[in-house]
Amino acid sequence: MHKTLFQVSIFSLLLTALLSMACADQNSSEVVLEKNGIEISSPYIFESASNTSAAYFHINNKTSVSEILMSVDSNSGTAMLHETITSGGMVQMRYLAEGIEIAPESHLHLEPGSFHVMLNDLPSNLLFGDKIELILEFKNSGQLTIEVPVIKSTEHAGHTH
Ligand SMILES: [Cu+2]
Repeated sequence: MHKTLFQVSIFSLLLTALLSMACADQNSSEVVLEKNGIEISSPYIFESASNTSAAYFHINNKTSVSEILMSVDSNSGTAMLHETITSGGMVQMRYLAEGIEIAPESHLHLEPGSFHVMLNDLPSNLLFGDKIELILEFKNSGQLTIEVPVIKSTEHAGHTH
């Protein structure tokens, strides 16, 4: 069991969620990859003092059909699609085994307090300036690989897009 690790993860996610509440508006975000009408923008990972962290980015489905982000792989540690659910003051994370659907001509935001890529078993602490690679597996568009920069947790909160 990884009970202790899980509790630490929840705490750090809650903390990062609180720190980045100022960053609700990310509409004019930077596109890092586009393939077959699927656009990925504004990827980042918060610096972590442990071997777990979470990655966030936006997906814009510009096509006229529904797309599914089915799974995620990482070149560093393990990656899983998660959703943070807050209910009655309790914060829990749920593994999304069936992926996340992105409706035609709509956005999906992976962001603190919501959908995220959970990163576990990272080989060393992630530091500002590091990068990891995520391989996003889409149902229609296949694999898209993005480079995700590590930022300080205070940096994003002060971001003005
Ligand atoms: Cu998680």
